[in-house]
Amino acid sequence: MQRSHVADLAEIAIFAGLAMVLDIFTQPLAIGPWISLSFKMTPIFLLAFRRGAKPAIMAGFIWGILQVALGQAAGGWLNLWQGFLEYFIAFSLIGFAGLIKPWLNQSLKKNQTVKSLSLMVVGVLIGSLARYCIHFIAGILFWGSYAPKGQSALLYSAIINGSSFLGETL
Ligand code: 218
Repeated sequence: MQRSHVADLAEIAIFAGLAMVLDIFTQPLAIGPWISLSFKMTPIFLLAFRRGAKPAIMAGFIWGILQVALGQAAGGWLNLWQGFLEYFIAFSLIGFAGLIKPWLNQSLKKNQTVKSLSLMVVGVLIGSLARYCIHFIAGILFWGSYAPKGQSALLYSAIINGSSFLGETL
């Protein structure tokens, strides 16, 4: 059954907005500058599982734009290329969680709860890994000067973005 395009667009806007609201209200939970235990990506994952990768990529992209537009990205924006990469590209890639949708549809139809939940975990890992690959690369390219003396940019990026990945993916 073909669902309406307008309903897709409405959900993209709603879930991007939800991600942004969670982003703002979970800020006090931050453990360090780039490290937090949060569930901000949840709306994008939910959209990915409901509607697939394309709408979720669009919602992630809008969330990235909202962060920049609302000033949330201020501390994480160093220059145009880095900002573009870490906000517009990285947040869009979360939507790749929706790649598992065809298999999820099958398992949900057959009431296979464990299989469905496992597929969603795989989806979350795909989306989150895709996002954090970008932060990891950007960390090496742009954030190396923030590394403690004697620590390589690569190790620094792995530590910061590795722990951020764990907290956000969990
Ligand atoms: C080593 C290092 N430090 C900071 C950043 C920037 N960064 C990391 C994770 C997530 C985000 C997006 C906003 O939450 C940003 C901008 C980095 N990539 N690497």
